[in-house]
Amino acid sequence: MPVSQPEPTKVLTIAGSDSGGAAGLQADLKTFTVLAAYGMSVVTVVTAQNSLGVAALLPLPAGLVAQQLTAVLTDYGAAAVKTGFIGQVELIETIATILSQHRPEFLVVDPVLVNHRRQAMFRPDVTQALITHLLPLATLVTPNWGEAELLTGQPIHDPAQTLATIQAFGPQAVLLKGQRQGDEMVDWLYTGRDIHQFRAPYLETQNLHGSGDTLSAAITVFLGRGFSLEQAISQAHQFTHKAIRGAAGWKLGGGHGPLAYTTLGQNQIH
Ligand code: PXL
Repeated sequence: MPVSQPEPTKVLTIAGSDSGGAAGLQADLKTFTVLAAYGMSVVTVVTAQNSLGVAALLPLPAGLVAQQLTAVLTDYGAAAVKTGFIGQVELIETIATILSQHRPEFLVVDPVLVNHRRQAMFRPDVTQALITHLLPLATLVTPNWGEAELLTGQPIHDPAQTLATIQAFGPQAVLLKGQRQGDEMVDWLYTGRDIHQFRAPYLETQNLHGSGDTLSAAITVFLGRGFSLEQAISQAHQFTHKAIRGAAGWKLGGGHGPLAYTTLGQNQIH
């Protein structure tokens, strides 16, 4: 008889499908798997895309998204949940209603609002719906620079001010990602009390597709495992940096390629 393995931490992503496998729920599930968690996925939209761009996008009906979410939460449950690409007001409202009924202990909201060219992907009412319905439920919201500007409606002059403005929308904490400082990238965390910085060497690479998804998915795993917010982000930050470094020389497609997922050492997982 094979010996039964220890039960994995259960984590859920509510996200879009990227047929190219670089971003979205595919990035999340790969991250969950290499971090030895049990991953589940509620699909919000299906995209036809590759490393060159998104060719088509179909949001699923709100009723079907609701049924997926209810099915998962009423049986498996999840130690931690993340949201990614939602992109529609009705879907945001539906997801927020069900999450407020089931109240996962940890909710990471990755406010997917801008593309890698820093252009807004959706109408302003989508940003507003995230602010009104989802941010008040969030343990952590993880905007990049452009998303933070959309959420506050202002360019960033002082990151501390931007963090405070976003935190006032209701999340317990805010992680503002991706400020370049010389040869480093700096992410800023505000917990409502303190500001922490997470630094990594800047890497010149074409292959960053799915990096935000990967970071928030890894944070979700570590929160679900019981790490503190600072520890969960620090571990996830190292994991993501390693995944970016590992793929820096790849040319899997003609454009913006995926990251390289490799398992952390055992001592970093538990
Ligand atoms: O990386 C953000 C993202 C998330 N989810 C889906 C996406 C993208 C960006 O292209 O397509 C489905």
